[in-house]
Amino acid sequence: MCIARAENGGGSRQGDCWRMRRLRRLPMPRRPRYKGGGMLSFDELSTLARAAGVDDLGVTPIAGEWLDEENARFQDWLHRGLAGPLQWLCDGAEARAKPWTLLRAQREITDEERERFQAEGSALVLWITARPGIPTKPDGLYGEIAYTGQGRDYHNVARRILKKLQRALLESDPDLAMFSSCDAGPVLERAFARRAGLGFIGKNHLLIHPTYGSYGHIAVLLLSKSIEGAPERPILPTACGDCDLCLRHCKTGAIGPHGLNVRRCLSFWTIEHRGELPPEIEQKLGLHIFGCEDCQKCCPYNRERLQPQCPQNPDPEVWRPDPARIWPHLPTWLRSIPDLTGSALNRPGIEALTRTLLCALTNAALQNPRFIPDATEALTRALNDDRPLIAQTARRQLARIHNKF
Ligand code: B12
Ligand code: SF4
Ligand code: SF4
Repeated sequence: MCIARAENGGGSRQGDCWRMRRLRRLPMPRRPRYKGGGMLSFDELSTLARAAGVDDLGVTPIAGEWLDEENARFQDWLHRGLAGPLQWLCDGAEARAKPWTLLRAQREITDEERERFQAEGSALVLWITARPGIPTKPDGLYGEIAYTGQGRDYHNVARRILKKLQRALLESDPDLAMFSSCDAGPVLERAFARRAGLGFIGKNHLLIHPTYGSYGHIAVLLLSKSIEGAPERPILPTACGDCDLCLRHCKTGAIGPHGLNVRRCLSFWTIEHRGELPPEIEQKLGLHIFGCEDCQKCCPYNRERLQPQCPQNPDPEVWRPDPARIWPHLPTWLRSIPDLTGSALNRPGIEALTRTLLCALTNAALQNPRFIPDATEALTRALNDDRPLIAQTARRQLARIHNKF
């Protein structure tokens, strides 16, 4: 049986058939020939995408002056060292500048064809609003899990939608070359979304959709052809006006005039970083356990837009856990999150998550003395943990509680 694996570079359904047939020395079927035309219209794609959970979608050419400008901004950001330890962003810089080189088809692509892709290619850009709501907790002292960590992992949600669209497109045009990305690909996703008219870039550097706000995700499907009937939408200028709430609410000063400073962003430290947290970050972490959305929570474009409850698990104890109470039961708490294997909370791994939790627990104790006994007990127990990261973090946190800093 053929295995459908239409993911980027992963071999198509037919590719797998051919490979299996070659292995078994069976007669080779004829490769499908491109019969011309047949490309799905924007309306058809839109119906499919919206039925799959996409809230808005737009189209942009795959190349042009707009991309050169965005790429110059990206290069400037890299040269200023603002990417910090995210070295992989430099590695993908060339692909970001020439997205048409990422396109893959069910067959070899010639150099002439690549040139044509640059001129004729397009990108379908999807906006998927984040569904989980944020349950409230009465006393205000709770661990914060950003919306990206709540509910189902958005990477999986987007991947499923992208695959569906790719399959439909391939059926209508087997010769089409494609590449899809949601977060992980070397694609300037916010720039594509801005160019497709889906929203503007706010001072917090997030793409803000005029209707849905910034709590959401972008997925990009690069195509070797243009999409029929795609409406041209204007590029939206930044509409922050005099507001500077996000700058004032970011505790680490990560938002700067030349872009975000990764080394200061709590989202980086809590999700991407695996080792110990620097002392100044431990202090500024507050009660964040996973990710950070301080620069979004305060944004007027997001107010009133959150769903009242997380549909998969409306229990505030799960998404707004009390750091002192969950620490001794961390594995149980993690198990209480439905379908954790499919949650982005898994990204930092249990060790880094535990490290962050210990720091949040300390911050809770420093904010409110009622947490001191529980925090001290938990940290003392963690001193004997056989994972050096946990034991060292616990040692430093105990010193912080002792010295009150
Ligand atoms: C690396 C990365 C991070 C890094 C660095 C973030 C950063 N701002 O660069 C860290 C780990 C810190 C991070 C954090 C977060 N991230 Co992130 N991240 C990425 C990733 C993989 C690459 C971003 C990148 O290339 N940065 C380099 C800078 C230079 O590019 P850029 O910010 O995209 O900006 C471009 C344009 O927007 C434009 N631009 C930038 N500023 C301005 C200003 C003006 C006036 C104009 C005109 C244009 C403009 O120029 C840039 C070059 O084209 C993208 C996915 C992707 N493949 O694109 C997700 C992505 C940007 N992240 C996302 C999310 C959700 C987050 C978090 C909210 C996660 C969380 N809850 O904690 C935070 C938000 C932090 C923030 N305020 O931006 C979403 C953004 C959704 C949205 N509404 O914008 C993305 C698109 C992933 C996705 N597919 O959904 N992230
Ligand atoms: S995610 Fe948090 S730390 Fe990062 S820029 Fe926004 S407010 Fe600042
Ligand atoms: S908080 Fe204000 S300044 Fe920041 S992105 Fe939102 S509207 Fe713009």
